Amino acid sequence: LSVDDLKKIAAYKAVEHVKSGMVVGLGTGSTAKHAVDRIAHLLQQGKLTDIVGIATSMKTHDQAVSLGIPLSDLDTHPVVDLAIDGADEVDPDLNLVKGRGGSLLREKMVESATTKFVVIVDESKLVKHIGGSGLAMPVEIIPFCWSHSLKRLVNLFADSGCEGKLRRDSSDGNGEIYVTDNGNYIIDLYFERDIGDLNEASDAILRLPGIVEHGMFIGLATSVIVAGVSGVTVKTK
Ligand code: DER
Repeated sequence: LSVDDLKKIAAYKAVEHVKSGMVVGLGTGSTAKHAVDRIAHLLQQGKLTDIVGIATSMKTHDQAVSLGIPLSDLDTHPVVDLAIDGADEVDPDLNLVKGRGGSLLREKMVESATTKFVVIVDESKLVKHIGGSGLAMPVEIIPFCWSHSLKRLVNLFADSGCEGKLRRDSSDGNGEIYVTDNGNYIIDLYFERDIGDLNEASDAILRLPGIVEHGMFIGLATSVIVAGVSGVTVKTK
């Protein structure tokens, strides 16, 4: 089984929770893509009806439009019945890191407005503590004085051996600055050590003027479907 096979297995399992008539948050990324494909397939087969999708990125919006999934937005549907999305990291308390695909702000808007948030991951995403993968913890900032914001973010986590990088379109660091669907920039933070209490870290980040949102999804997931080589497990709080 390839990693993509595992992502598809988790995604299809999550779509079993989708019922006709639901308002469904449609996630972003290579795992959520399979869930969006599956929902469209069931709609085309008539096995699902009256679904309204709320896309978490322009990329997912375009995928859903191309597949014929009816779309709406949070202004029209302030409460979402079920959201399905991937994650970059999942800790034992089902806290997440998201946003390596650049869509954390709209994802968090949708996934903080949903009754049920089902996360779909392959087993490589499981970590002991958030920031523990050594991979990026994204923070969306306004473009104005981004270097100043980067320095302030890094200073917040000096005790955790934090480094920060402005996300660019190419990994060699020389590409154009990455611009989110919302016209903002992303600072990717990297930690050498545990960042401690997540809510304190979240509050400290969001108190900084110019910071829009971060990629820690604390206490938002209802359940996490983990597809591994030895099978699928469902973690609930
Ligand atoms: O960027 C995002 O938030 C994505 O959902 C990411 O967290 C998971 O992407 P993947 O399914 O491609 O690994």
